[in-house]
Amino acid sequence: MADDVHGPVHEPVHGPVHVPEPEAVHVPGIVKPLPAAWFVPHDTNAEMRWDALRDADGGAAIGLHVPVERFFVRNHTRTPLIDPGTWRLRLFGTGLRGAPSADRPVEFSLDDLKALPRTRIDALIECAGNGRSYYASRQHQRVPGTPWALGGIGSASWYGVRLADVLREAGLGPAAVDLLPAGLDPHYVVGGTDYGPVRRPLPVAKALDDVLLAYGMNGEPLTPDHGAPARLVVPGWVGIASIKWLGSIEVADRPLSSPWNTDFYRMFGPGHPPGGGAPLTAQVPKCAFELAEGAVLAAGRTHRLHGRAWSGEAAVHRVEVSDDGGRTWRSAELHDEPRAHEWTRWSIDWRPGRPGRYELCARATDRRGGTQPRSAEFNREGYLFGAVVAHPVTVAAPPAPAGDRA
Ligand SMILES: Nc1nc2c(c(=O)[nH]1)N[C@H]1C(S)=C(S)[C@@H](COP(=O)(O)O)O[C@H]1N2
Ligand SMILES: [Mo]
Repeated sequence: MADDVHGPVHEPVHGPVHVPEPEAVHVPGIVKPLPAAWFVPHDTNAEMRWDALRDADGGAAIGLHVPVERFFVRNHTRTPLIDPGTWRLRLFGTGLRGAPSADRPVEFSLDDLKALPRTRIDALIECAGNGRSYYASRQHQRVPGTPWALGGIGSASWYGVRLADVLREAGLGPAAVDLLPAGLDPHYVVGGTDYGPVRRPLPVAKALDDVLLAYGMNGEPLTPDHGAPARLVVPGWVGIASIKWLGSIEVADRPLSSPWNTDFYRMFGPGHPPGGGAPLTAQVPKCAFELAEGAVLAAGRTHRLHGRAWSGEAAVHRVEVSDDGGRTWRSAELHDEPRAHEWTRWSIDWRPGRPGRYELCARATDRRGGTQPRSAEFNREGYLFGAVVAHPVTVAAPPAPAGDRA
């Protein structure tokens, strides 16, 4: 009875479930099956297909949370298989009372963590590079890295223990300023450089505020691809903060660094400070259609367009849709109470008159007034693409009524 969760935590899937086609994409290092109907492969990563969240006829849909088997995967290297029985989380450093060293750390087994108060949060995890492909395809700007469309994101109900509780249990001292959570996956090696294990400093203030040390997702124990036996979930921040397969946390009384807050995940290039901007934290507002790019819709009929909108740290409370390239906008209907760290589902009726090619645009605004610009500010690594993404569709003449065929 280790991983029972109280109450339903998994939103039911309404209506007939979309049955995946038998073809699968292959991504080295990812353990779960990757049906081609659900995922687009990129190197070691699997992107969620937005059109797979809803049946082609606009009907049955996936609920608020993305089921584990459909959740995107972002791996720097490969998914490790870790024995939860022998796994230990190790904490050490000058920010803990007694300043335990790395070879004499404070240790927690999975059972130790489960003995602490269990808590649950709904939160999105979104890659900082989500939307990156649009720098090239919409702004003619070349950037390296995984060419995500908008599917480098997912929402889930996570459960585990507050990182704050673990830190207090480990003897957090008053002088602690930075943590360095590190993963147990293989070292990240590119271009002949060994960057070591995936790890990124996290300020103590954020850690104590709302970070979860999760051991479950959508009512089930974490699966290997999503960080089993335990990972961080850092609400509102770029996905890299949510370290998977957590093995250790250094707690220091001074600022820490790793390549993930010096070389990567900062804004570089013209318009940014020399040496890069501050390490990225909050995500920016975005919006997506639950519709295939290039979908074909009949003219002269009313179509219900659906999508989701989200932002890093504030709730999205307005979504507008345009069918004329952003000249005029209409407000969409929202289907969720706007909440921070969670997306808001929306829909709007659209009745295209004439056949032809259209570009549908959707724009999110959050409670802090953050909204989506027409173009995203260039940065060398292509992070935080927050501009409105025009969604091409084809409107076709409806089939002629039988009598017209004579
Ligand atoms: N140890 C480790 N943690 C990691 C990563 C990784 O490669 N190794 N990728 C990070 C990035 S860049 C993202 S966007 C999220 C993705 O989480 P997911 O694969 O569960 O969707 O995990 C983060 N945590
Ligand atoms: Mo990421």
